[in-house]
Amino acid sequence: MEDCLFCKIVSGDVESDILYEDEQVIAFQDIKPQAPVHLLIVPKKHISTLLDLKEEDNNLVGHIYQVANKLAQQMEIAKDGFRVVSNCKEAGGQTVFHIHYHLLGGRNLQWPPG
Ligand code: IU
Repeated sequence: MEDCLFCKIVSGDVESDILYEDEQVIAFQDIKPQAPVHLLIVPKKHISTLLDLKEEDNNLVGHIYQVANKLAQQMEIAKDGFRVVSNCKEAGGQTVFHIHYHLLGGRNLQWPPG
């Protein structure tokens, strides 16, 4: 997608602080961290919102959670606990319309979120 920021990060046209990459996803530091650890796990495939996920994406979504688990261990937030969250559309707090999963940790996160 030409005008998609995360597609540009995936292609390398926009720089980011990448911590993990494989054939299906990349993970990089959120530019405006909301916790000591705040990474975004982003599929390379452009999918605008969670509502656009198809059955064929089931493996991809499962893979994203496996990557989240790996990164949580790598970032040393697995022991205390962490959060994986994905916002959907405006009222859900989505601002970038290429699905992504926030991996947050390193402090006691509040619930419910604002
Ligand atoms: P959201 O769930 O769509 O609101 O999350 C988008 C995230 O992308 C948000 O946490 C931003 O800080 C983050 N981000 C980024 O990491 N780099 C950017 O250039 C832009 C947004 I624009």
